[in-house]
Amino acid sequence: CTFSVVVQGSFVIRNKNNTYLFNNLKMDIAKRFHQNPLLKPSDLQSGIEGMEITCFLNPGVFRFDGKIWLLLRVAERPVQKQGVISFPVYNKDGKIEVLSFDENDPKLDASDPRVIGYAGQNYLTTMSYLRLVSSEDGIHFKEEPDYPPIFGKGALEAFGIEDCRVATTADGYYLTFTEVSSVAVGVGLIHTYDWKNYARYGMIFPPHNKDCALFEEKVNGKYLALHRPSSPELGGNYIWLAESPDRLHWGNHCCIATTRPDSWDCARVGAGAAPIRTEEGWLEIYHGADYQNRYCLGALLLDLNDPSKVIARSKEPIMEPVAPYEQTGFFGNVVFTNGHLVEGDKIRLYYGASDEVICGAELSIAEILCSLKS
Ligand code: MAN
Repeated sequence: CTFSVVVQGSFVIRNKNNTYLFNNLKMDIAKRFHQNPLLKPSDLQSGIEGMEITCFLNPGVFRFDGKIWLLLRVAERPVQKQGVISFPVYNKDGKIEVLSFDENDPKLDASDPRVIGYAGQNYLTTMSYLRLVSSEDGIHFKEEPDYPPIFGKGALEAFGIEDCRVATTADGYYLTFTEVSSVAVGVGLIHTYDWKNYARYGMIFPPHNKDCALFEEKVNGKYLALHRPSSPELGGNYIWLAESPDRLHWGNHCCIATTRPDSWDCARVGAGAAPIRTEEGWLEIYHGADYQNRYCLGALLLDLNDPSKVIARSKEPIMEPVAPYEQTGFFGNVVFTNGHLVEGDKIRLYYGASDEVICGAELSIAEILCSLKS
């Protein structure tokens, strides 16, 4: 078991195309692609009339038709005018409507770039939907015009859909994503075989819930999911496990990972993509944030036969926002993943950096398992 080097201080990393100065960098065990960021908002045209793309976030990842695909979360809003904050929502007829507030209105709280508070009601500053891009090499992605975007639909998705995990299973692809509206943040389910025809199953985990990652195979005859209910009065933002006979009806819920005081994951934790089967257990890469909203990634190792048993958990993050594109952007100091591909020991992880650009990194399963033992 070899352990990676931890380096501290200021230094310069050079590669073929870029030179980055990392200040007080504590290197983690993720090997970032030197082509990062792989995708930025100016790379695609807006998909909603009258809007512009503000951010790309947290893609689902899968293989299909011999290629690597990302299901991007694309966040859009109108071009912002001086003194006014405007953002789109779906109205009752399913049409996009723009709401605007005067920046100086005393009832307005715009302290978080992601959320608008107005007179006791919260809105999102952007509307998210899902868009498909594909690649032969996993680095250079292009849009596939024959595969249309997936937009929010109906009252429970009036503020959009976000952070879609893609579970690749023996019976097709299962998409779990956050449905957002004025009444709820919950988890929706969609199934597809071909990325052209979609069966929508509505909300499978009611509010407040998000970060739902389905296991890609049954365990002891049951479908399993990690999910993240929030319990603000008693409890917190913790990772739970649930089981189901059909992926629609979920029960036997149990909490498997809480936040840890004085730690990098003290404020919230949530599952990333589908757990990875290893000889030592199910390996789950999850995100954790502190009270400064600094998002890092860590790992959980769950028992193969009883994944409600946590065998090990990262003391230190396996990935932290240290690169410039991870520290500065729409919402800085964020690395957030909900998609990866596994090739032998290698995890090819795709992630949203600073809630603005899409990046990639490689991690070794053996190295993560080793870090869990240290
Ligand atoms: C929440 C979600 C994510 C986002 C992080 C960081 O967990 O909205 O999509 O990346 O916050 O802002």
